[in-house]
Amino acid sequence: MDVKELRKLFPILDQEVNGKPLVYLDSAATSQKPLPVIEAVNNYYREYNSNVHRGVHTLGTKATDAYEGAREKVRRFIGAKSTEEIIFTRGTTTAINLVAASYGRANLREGDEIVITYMEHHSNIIPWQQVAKQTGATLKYIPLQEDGTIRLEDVENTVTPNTKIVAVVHVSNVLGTINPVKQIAEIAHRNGAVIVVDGAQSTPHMKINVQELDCDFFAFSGHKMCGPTGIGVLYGKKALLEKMEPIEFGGEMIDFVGLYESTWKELPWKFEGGTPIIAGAIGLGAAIDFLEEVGLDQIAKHEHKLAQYALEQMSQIEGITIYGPKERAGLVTFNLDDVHPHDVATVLDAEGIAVRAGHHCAQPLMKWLNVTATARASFYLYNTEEEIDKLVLALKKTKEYFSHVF
Ligand code: 7TS
Repeated sequence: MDVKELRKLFPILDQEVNGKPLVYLDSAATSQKPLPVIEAVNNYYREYNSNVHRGVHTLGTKATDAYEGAREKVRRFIGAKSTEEIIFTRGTTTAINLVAASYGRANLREGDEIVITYMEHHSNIIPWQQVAKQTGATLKYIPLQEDGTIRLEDVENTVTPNTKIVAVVHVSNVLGTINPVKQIAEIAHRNGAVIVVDGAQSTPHMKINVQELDCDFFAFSGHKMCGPTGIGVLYGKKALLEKMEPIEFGGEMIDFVGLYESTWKELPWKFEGGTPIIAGAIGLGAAIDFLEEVGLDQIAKHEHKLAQYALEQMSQIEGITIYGPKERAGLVTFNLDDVHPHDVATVLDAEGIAVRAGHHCAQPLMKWLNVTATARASFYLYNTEEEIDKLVLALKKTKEYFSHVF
């Protein structure tokens, strides 16, 4: 993988911020977009913008082919059996909410359990809190180990025959922990539960095969994998999706509409009410082509190297606390002595370095870590070791600066 060549495809990276070359280390929040994605969206609007599934005219057919073609690309990309199992959503959040509101409300009652972990993003916590309140089900948490990993033993002890849904993040957006989803799925299934996997931070960075993982539902966002914002995917096993009711009603998703009763289209369209996210899906299709061309294995290898290098270099900074396990995905979350992470991010920004500071939409995890906020540097295929060197140097400067201020 030639990162220097790859970077040429990301025009945004070639700029100065605050007089310094941009070092973008916030891809876990959203990734940058390569030219083939920008051009695919641009071409759609310039050349064949039309609504889809409406039949006759040429542009409409072209748009429909591109939209449904993107669905097939997603199917192949995550190893699903059929395009009936691929539902386009606005993102991971919308996808998980769909499962909670449709599958959750229909299948949970008092005495049932929903099992999640302490390392979930808010979008894999709140939908379950809501559906627990609505149905009388109980929410339970799988505990974490000191290093931010999960032991299968603790999964075994938390999941019971009363558990109906297990919802886990594949890769933590804070700790970088890679969870043993396949083994957790096996435990869930043995207890008669379904498993929902939040793949927002795994899908952009590693080869996913939903059949091999044997997950029942799998959610991810296009914008974290070189695609546009506003598009994401819910994968669900056909047998489950077939029995589920839509949660949004209107155009596009219907078969027959009478005065008092209506019927729905078949899968996957019954879950895609209204004019769909056409440009977004086409852009996501182009992102998938791009990622496959680079190679997911290559990307994973590159990021692993970057993460290990960053851990090695950053852990030498005096007074730094790094959260999460050694074996991790491409991100490092940290705090620097008594310097508030927002101040860290502000000083880094003055150096042209973009990192995220805050609770990372994981307040229960922040509580578990006993902090209110952290800073996070996250990497993608276009990042380099030189950029990590710049980060380390800037962090040393930050520490120096604040030691004089206070
Ligand atoms: N799940 C995980 C693990 C995430 O990291 C995120 C977004 C989401 C779900 C929600 O995705 P969305 O596309 O629906 O918003 N995470 C982050 C982040 O870490 N910083 O900004 C957004």
